Amino acid sequence: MRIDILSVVPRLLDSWFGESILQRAQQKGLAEVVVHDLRAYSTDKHKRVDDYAFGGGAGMVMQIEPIDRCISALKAERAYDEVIYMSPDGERLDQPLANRLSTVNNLIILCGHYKGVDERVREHLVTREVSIGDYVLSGGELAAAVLSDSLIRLLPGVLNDETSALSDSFQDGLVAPPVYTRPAEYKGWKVPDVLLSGHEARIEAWRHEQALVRTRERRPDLPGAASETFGEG
Ligand code: 6GU
Repeated sequence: MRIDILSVVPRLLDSWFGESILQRAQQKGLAEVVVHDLRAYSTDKHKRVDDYAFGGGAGMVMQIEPIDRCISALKAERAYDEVIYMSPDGERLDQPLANRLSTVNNLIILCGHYKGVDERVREHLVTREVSIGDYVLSGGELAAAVLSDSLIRLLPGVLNDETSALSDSFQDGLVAPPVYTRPAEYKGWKVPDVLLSGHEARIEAWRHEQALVRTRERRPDLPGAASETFGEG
């Protein structure tokens, strides 16, 4: 998967993709993330990428030309499956959307700033708008990093344990069960006996039951909350 991210603050994203799982995914050739500075596509002598809103009002608006020039240059190199604009009024990102988007080859992600982008960008250049939640961020960069991370970690071979992305919270409509590590007792606080029993089937049943109990308590809105209790009846 290749992800091209368009930003007026590219440095915000450079460190994020240069570390940890995301860096390893790129070193293994499973993902490629390229961050583009929209100012490099400005034809203005001061490299401006924004201007006042027609009709007045507070806040600057990102101009269409640098965005169009950057997207056109990218499209001349390869075909893109989606051009995504990160926006608080977009479709809410959830695990099913991440799963679907993780199967595409090439993605452009546009980060908004200021009062947003000229509406013609959304009408003519963008194929999809995505929000990461009902709150406003000062720019789309964090949201683009969240979206990219949620996709890249799903690519086959990115996580060491092949099953671990599948057993994540939300993949089966359930939140994750609790996990523990050594020591088995700390300040008198004990790890549940079943996890120390070595009995795989019982451990699996316990984890499923815990996931179900937690989902009903914390996220009754998730589809897994309505599923049957493991081993019941
Ligand atoms: Cl995608 N962008 C901004 N600026 N704020 C947001 C968002 C995106 N998603 C939630 N809040």
